[in-house]
Amino acid sequence: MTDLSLTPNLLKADIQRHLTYTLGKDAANASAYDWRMALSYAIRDRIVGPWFASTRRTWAEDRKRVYYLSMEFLIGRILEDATANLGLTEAVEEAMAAVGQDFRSLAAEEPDAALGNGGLGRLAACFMESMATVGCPAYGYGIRYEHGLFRQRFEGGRQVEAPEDWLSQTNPWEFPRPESAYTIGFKGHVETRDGQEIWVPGETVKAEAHDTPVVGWQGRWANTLRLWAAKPTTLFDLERFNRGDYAAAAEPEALARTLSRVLYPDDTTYQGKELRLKQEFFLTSAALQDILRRYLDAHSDLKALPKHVAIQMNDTHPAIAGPELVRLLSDDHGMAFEEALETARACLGYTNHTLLPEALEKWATFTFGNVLPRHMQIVERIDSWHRRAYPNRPHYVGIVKHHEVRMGELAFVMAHKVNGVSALHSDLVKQSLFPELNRLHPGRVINETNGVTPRRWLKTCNRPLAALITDTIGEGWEADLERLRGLEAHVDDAGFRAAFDAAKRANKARVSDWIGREFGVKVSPDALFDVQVKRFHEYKRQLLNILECVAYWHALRNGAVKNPVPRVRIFGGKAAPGYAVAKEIIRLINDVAAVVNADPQVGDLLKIVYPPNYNVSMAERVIPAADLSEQISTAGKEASGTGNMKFMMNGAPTIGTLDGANVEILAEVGEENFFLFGLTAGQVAERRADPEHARKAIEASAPLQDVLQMVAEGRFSPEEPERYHGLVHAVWHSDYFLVASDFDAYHAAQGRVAEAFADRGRWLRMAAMNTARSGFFSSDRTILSYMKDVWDVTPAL
Ligand code: 26Q
Repeated sequence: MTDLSLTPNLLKADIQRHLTYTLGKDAANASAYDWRMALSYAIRDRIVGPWFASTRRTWAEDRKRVYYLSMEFLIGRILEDATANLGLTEAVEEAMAAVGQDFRSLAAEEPDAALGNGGLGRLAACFMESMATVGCPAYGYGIRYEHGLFRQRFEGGRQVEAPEDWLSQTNPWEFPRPESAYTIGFKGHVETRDGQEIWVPGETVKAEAHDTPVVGWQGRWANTLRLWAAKPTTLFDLERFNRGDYAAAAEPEALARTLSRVLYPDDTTYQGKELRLKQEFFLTSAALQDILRRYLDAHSDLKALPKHVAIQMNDTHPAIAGPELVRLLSDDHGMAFEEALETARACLGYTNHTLLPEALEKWATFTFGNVLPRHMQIVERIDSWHRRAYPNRPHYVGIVKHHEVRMGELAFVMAHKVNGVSALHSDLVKQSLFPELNRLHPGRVINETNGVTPRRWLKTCNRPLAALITDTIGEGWEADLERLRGLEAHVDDAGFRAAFDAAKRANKARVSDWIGREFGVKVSPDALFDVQVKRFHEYKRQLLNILECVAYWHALRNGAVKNPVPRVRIFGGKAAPGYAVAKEIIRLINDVAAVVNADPQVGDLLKIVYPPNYNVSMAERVIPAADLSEQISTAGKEASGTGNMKFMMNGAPTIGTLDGANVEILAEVGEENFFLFGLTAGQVAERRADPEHARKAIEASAPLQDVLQMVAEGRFSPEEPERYHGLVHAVWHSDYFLVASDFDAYHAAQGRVAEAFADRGRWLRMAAMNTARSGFFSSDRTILSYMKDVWDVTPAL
């Protein structure tokens, strides 16, 4: 045990030492940035102990390791979270105060590591933290993008993107490992030598490791996040340079620099870009070479690989792992093809995150064969092996069809387990996405409902509520979230409700100050904070939300709302730069906000705010302040959602459809604590079968007609009345995501919300019940389940 009175002093000394000797700064003229760096190094120092201990134990006990391959890790900030996991929050506050600095404001200056688009990338980050918490020996493998997800700002209400630049500051969390590097090949041709196929790449780059330790709760275990940076294999063609051919001389450098330069910002529409395929292979090949190198350091029999190694593919992005592992085992290590295939398959798991057809990866065989000629041959061979092994396979099923490589089918065939990310989604993976493969491989598709880490998403981001929980049920809930059930015994207690109310109110006051200060909108912390924050996509139906805002505004102005509850409708989220419709919806929200917020007739009764550049840090600020969680996707489209879980944990009831993990949230929390509305996935399919569904729904709804009329007339774009003609026309005439069909039900559900909110006691009970019953959605539970069902790994703790 550390002596608590000593810790702050020791820390202070370490911070000062780093300031002086690591940063070379004199305390007398050190900036906040310098202090944050010095503090980060002092915290990093304290992670190294548990990190080495974990690594040593894994080697000594020859434990099976999990390798999580992901093109995205949406980490956010690290300092505050790592400090909390080490149990050093108070000590750091004291140490920083002693040098005249405020820990919280320093921590808030850390740039987000935004190496992901949204849910899938954030899930990978939560998993890394949970694997460290439960003691699952694991490595995350990803790409060290120089530029993470773009920064968003609004100009005249429109989204404008700017490059993100997190590495313009020193990243104090990583250890560069130039000695851990692998050569990655592309293109070229395949030669046959002594009956053996040999790939002779035409281009190469070097993948250089950068390691970030990830420490779990209470510092009991730490794993490694290993991110690869691309470097040229040949520095410079001096001969060409001397001949004056400067561009050609720098060619290898140019390829390397572009490879890990930037994260692709599309999260739903896949485009067959060659550079993306190269990025995917870059990550996967580097990871697999590293995995085999580590394995062969301690073992010699590659057939036993699956006993020691579990490799998880986060969606199909690293699905080239199947053929690449087969290639390494057979071409490089001499294993027979079928044995290599079975060995690879026994190691690999595949997680599917989407059913949207436009998001499924398919590569033209032309591109694939050009970039990865040897892999193209191996993919064909896997496909024909599978066809022969399963003669019942229908002719229209296959990995290579119509001159395309289907990455979903490839990942399915090459994995021993395939999983969806919520109960509903996993059923749909079986029934709609891979019905034939599921029939050929019964039991291969399983469900692993997502989760989120309660350390970041409750303990650290919501200190008032976390303190109340500890006061009420004692310590230990952070790593055993089912204990939150203990709160249920208190939800009818007036004192507890008041304390719960006070915690929420404190978070709302912080957010209303921030909104006033940063965006110049005055919002009352007593209003109902109704929040929809997530990436923009038509299926997520931000359009439904903003149209309902207009209906509510209209009703307020007409005096049609009796006893109105003041409301703040908060939006946040980015659209893919090429996604025109999503960008129009963003602009509409900003246009409506401008009109509504300037309307003296409604005053404080309705405010609409849309802070730009939603990211992990903004989520940590806004979610704890939410009264209501908007989870209103068209049923059958949201694979799981994880924001929904964060809101629930933080005591915000959901208004939502029966989609993704909402279904399980509803089952946990009960109908009386959830505002359910809308068509079910089955009804959605039926409804779509009627080509007139949109017109019929609009004609049946007077409020929706009014709303669409106002938008179409240019009520929110008077300087350009026809601005939203296209959008409104699409609602009338196609409405694929059934905004019109669900509008009345959503509007009515919002009415029920207002009624419930006005009854303070009832509302607080609902809110507290959401927290109390959120234990299932800890990512610790998810990870323990993967360990048992997919990875066959036992926790070291
Ligand atoms: C693919 C090819 C080329 C370029 C980009 C992509 C790409 C990138 C990111 C495709 C998809 C994504 C991200 C998908 C994603 O975030 N899905 C979400 O995953 C969450 C975690 O499981 C779920 O909770 C969400 O429901 C799901 O939408």
